[in-house]
Amino acid sequence: MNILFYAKGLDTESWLTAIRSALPDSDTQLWSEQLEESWQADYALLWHPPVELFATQNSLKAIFNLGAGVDALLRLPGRPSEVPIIKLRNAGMDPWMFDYILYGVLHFGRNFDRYRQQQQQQLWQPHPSTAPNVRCIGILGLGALGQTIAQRFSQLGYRVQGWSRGPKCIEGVDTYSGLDYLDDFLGRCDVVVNLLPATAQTFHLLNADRLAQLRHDAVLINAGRGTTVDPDALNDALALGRLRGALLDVFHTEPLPANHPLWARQNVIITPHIAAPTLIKDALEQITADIQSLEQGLFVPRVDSTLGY
Ligand code: OXD
Repeated sequence: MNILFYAKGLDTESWLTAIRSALPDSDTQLWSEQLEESWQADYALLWHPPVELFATQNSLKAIFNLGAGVDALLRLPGRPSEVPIIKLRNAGMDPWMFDYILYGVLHFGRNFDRYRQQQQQQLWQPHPSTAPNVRCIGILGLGALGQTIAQRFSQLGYRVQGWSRGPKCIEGVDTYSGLDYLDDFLGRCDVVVNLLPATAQTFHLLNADRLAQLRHDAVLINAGRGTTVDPDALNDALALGRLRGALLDVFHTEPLPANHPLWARQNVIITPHIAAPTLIKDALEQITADIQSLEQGLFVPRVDSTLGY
């Protein structure tokens, strides 16, 4: 079996070593323009591949996306649309994503944002905090990660609600689906966590009108995709104090351009798309199991390119 690998920004040497050890009977090659045209891969493991990669590969049985979001791959011109795409469904990302979101929940919920500012003025001024079971965390996007995150917050005693395109049932979580319920959903959240994929339907879903539904003092945590939030509307809401603050890991353009006003906002924490890294060992456990299933003709969940996730 031949495996083709290319992953922009990931540690190529470690990945190649790990793939060769996980699939010892396979021939694993790193894609480059010098790769012999006669060498055809059965499976490709990719993250942000170049457009040229698909030009010479005609035998692919499946493409594995080395991340949770498939928007970049789906947009790529020349991608063979008949080849199924399989994404990382969780692959060990959930503890990382949970940590990241919990940090944001605690930072604002326990007033660390205020104490940080007060420290600069040497001001000793306690603020009242609300108990976890009074704070409502709303998760937008209830895929594999979103469901696990929602459950973990619920197990910690937070009030948790979740919103998704289609109905979902999760123990301990109030779930809502469809745009008709979105405004009410947003109006109940103290913290809104976006984990939605980038699709035509989610583009600027959190626009000025929707951000205006949020409670004054609400916090936005975006660890899904930047395109879900209208950046000007978010910037205005933060500048006007309509929102308490934001923890942002993803942006329309990454890296966030140097002159973007969000960089300078006191009530915003910016991180460089690090909320949940792709973990080699966990990712390869899923991928090798999926390849085995595919080789045996068994079902493996695939990305629906019309839905975009
Ligand atoms: C992503 C990821 O899809 O980091 O952004 O997995």
